[in-house]
Amino acid sequence: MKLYSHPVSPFARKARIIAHELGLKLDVITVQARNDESLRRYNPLKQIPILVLDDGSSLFDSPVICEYLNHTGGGKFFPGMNIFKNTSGRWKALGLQALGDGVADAAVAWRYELIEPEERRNPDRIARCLATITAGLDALERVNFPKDPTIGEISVACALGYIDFRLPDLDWKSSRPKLAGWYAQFSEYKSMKATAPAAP
Ligand SMILES: N[C@@H](CCC(=O)N[C@@H](CS)C(=O)NCC(=O)O)C(=O)O
Repeated sequence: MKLYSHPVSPFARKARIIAHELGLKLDVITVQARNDESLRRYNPLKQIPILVLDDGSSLFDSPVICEYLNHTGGGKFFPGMNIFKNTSGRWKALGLQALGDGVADAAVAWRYELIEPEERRNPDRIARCLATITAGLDALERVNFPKDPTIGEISVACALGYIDFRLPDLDWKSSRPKLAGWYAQFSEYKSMKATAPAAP
């Protein structure tokens, strides 16, 4: 299996963490998705991560790839349904994944603005990204994270790791001590250390 990826992408990191945790071998190919039109042959949206299977078929986006890897490796990162409780772990995990990915989307969009020449930057767009990140992190501060990690916690941790790497001036920790404490502990997993963002 080939994973089109980038060492800083929070979305590709989710897939790399699951593969690491489940001992799945991925052939990781580093690409600059913003400038690589050729990726459209695998993903018309031209976004990474993309997982190309041995039969040549491709999977995207990160929630789909992560669920596929979890299924292939017999993982427990996507909890099952519970017929006795409609608030089963599955909906919490998927909801947290949506929130973590949404924060990462806003952080990536902000970063894309920052690397534009100054005269082309859109201050309104940056303000909207900041508002989304702030509200998302405030909501995460109120979450009680389960002990066994799911795709939800992995997504949140990847979003936070991206913010620390790309937007280091955003001091999110001092006003959110519970989230910061949880993240510090989560960052101790070997798979988190092995996939930490790094300049390619
Ligand atoms: N919803 C997608 C988001 C993926 C995404 O935004 N990837 C960025 C890199 S971090 C990308 O490929 N950007 C290039 C582009 O949008 O052209 C997922 O979860 O996989």
